[in-house]
Amino acid sequence: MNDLTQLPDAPAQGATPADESPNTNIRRMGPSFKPAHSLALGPVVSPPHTVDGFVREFLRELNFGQGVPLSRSSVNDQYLALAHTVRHYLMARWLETAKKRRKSNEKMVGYLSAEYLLGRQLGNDLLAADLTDIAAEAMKVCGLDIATLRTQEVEPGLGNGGLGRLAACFIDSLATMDVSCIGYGIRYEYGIFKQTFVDGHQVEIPDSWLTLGNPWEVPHPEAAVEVHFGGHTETYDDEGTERVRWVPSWNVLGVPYNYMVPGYKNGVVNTLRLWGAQATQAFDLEIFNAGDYAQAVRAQTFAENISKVLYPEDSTPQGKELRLQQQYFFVACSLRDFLEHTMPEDFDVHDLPKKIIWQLNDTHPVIAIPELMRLLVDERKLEWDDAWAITQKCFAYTCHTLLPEALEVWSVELMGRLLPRHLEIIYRINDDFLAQLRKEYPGDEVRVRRMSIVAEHPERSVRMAYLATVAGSKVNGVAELHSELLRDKVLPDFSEYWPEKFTNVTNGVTPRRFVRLANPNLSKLITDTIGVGWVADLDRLGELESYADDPEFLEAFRAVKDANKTRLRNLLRQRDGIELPETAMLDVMVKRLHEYKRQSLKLLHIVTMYEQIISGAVKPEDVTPRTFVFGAKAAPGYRMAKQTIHLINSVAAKVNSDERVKGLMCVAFPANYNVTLAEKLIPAADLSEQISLAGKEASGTGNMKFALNGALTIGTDDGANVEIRRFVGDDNFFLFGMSEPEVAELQAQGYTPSKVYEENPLLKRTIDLIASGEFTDGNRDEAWPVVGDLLYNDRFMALADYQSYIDAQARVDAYYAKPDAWARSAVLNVARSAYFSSDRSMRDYMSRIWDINPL
Ligand code: NBG
Repeated sequence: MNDLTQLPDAPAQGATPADESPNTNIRRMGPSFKPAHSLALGPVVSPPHTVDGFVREFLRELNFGQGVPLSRSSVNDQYLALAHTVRHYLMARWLETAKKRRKSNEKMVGYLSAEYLLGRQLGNDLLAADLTDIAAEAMKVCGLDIATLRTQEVEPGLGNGGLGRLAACFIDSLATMDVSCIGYGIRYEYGIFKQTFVDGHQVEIPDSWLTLGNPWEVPHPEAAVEVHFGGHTETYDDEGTERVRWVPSWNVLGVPYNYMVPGYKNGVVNTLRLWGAQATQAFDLEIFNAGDYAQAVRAQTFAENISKVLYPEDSTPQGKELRLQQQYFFVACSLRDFLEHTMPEDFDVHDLPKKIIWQLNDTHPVIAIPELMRLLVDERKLEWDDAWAITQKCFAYTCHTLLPEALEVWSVELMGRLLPRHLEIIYRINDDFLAQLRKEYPGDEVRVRRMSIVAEHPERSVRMAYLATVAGSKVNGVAELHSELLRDKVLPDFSEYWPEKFTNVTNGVTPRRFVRLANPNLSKLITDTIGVGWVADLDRLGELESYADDPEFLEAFRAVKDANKTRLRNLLRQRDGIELPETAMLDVMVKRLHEYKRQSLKLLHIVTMYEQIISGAVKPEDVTPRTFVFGAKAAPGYRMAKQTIHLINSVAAKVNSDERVKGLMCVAFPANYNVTLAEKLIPAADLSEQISLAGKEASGTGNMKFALNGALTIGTDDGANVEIRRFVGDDNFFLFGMSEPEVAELQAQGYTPSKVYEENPLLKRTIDLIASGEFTDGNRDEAWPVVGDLLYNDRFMALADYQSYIDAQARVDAYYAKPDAWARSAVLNVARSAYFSSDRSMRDYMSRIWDINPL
């Protein structure tokens, strides 16, 4: 083994003055700062891009960073040393990017998001730094396997699902496109819970992702920001002007933790700044000395709870006080950070709209609007109207939902208690807005009340989506259909009043993580066929179109799918002890468990297939064998979702052990679906299930990842499915179910699910079989919550779409029996999905919302 302790100096490569840093309060030393020692002015250098250089750097990290020789190092030591080595390589670029941003006059994007579902960092950063091969070789030189080290990384699960993953894709794209952006969020000590199953029931385990150390963050406790809460407001005389000041009753510190966001092989490294809460005083020494230890640290525990844990809710906000604390905490830190640390001291706040656009990722950060008003009016002493004019230009709002219950609302009582000054400001914004409306619609008090930011019923509360719409320069939905419904159904009064405010930007996904990294086999085939360049210019995938009829290419494409399936089989065997059959269509439904997404409809299809085989209605030789894979977490307090998980597991247990369907059906539900598992599952899939009730899924982004990896979609006309189908073509997409207007019509007529059940014998047999306790060890009660709800409530109309779904699945079977046709369609899905790159989404945000020139 190479146990180096004598390490030569690394040669210089690329230079950056050492007083420019993205990591620290860049104004702290000022432009005239001259360090005493000449070394401090020297360049920050990247180690050489060679296997030797990498080995040296890695061993240095192991020896001097981890404090162990290679021969005695643990896998965790090795992983941490490797991660730090990669960080070193990116560091000079980070400094360089920060310097460049500071010198240029460009407008910045401040992406405000309570969630970032980042996924593992190591592979991505190696790729971005163009070090993948060098690092693998270097580890080999040290007698290590890089694949093993990579599995040591615990993914930062600082998000719930689509919304958080979207934020991660967006910052990746902005770095790759060299757009000035800083992502702001919360450094949760515990991310999304780890899911396990006990007797088929979901059990949640805290996600202690920081336990073994986190090499990707750079904390800056010295740059902590104070955030205030509670108390009251008072007026005072400021040399003849009456002003308001907030007298808060408690505070916490926000400590910035910086993360690198490297662009793909372009030398750019942007910053993601996550805030951790810390008590302003560690403990009360007097109380401690008196012996009451618990009491002495109470304030600390209380303060630090703010960034303790991510709310595990998806699509439904929890109206909890701690959640509002989290929201205000991170936006207050972020605004202050930008105004006081990122902007020069002599900066004129009237120029703010030229310097920053704050993009509000859903309503979670909307409290930033009154916060900016407070900073401008109370602290910087601007006139209200001036401050409002500035504020209106600095924010834009993205809505991510269509479920009315998911639109965030805070009671006036709570907001007044936690943020009294903000409540006053919201009232003033609302007063001005309502006065404006009364001028526009004289006598129409009903409309005015409808549009009020402050609702009176069922309790007096602040509608955060309305506040965002009133203050935001733009409001966007996340897919064409969603933006249309947002305009026409969710915010119709607002879109009538401000038609030009409303726009659409269809979501996208980063091809770096979800094609290049997740699917190296396909990536190689694409590069071998059309050359490099597509990874940062996905439109080039269109060139694959001409290979869709090339037998040799189709053969190679199928080999890629097979290899990916083998990779998945190996992973699930080792990760979950699940044995997947060797050959079968891989039918995948992965997403959060939610009634509107209709995992229960998928379950009905599985049980129908099972029933048809065991009853002899379908002969085994006529069956297209399928492997069904689910991945889904349920919010811990969402009973129906948890009952659905249990039922899926029950069906899986029965189907997998029934000799009558052996080789024909297999149902797998690996626990703890996350980004890391998605990266293995999606490339292996043949069929992508996107079966939400039309008009409920805002966009979906899993649907895009599947299409880009050559799975065919079975889906409703919902969210981005609509656009995917338009791009890939009707022949390469299995559409089923009611359209959104048909859903609305049925709803208006009155929908009776039990009638659908009575009238459809196949559905009846399916439901009866589940209700009989067949899958729940004879226990009918265990099956009933889901079945009973479908029969007598079925809010998301699974039964209404059942037959259409079953028919579409029959078309899937028939098509899969034609391997060439299927492969051709799969290739066309890849070739025609370039639009769903998040790079394209970012260009759309730049031109439609941010007024930033796409380079
Ligand atoms: C989710 C939607 C998805 C959408 C993502 C990203 C929330 C509130 N919304 O359809 O349900 O793809 O946001 O836009 O999580």
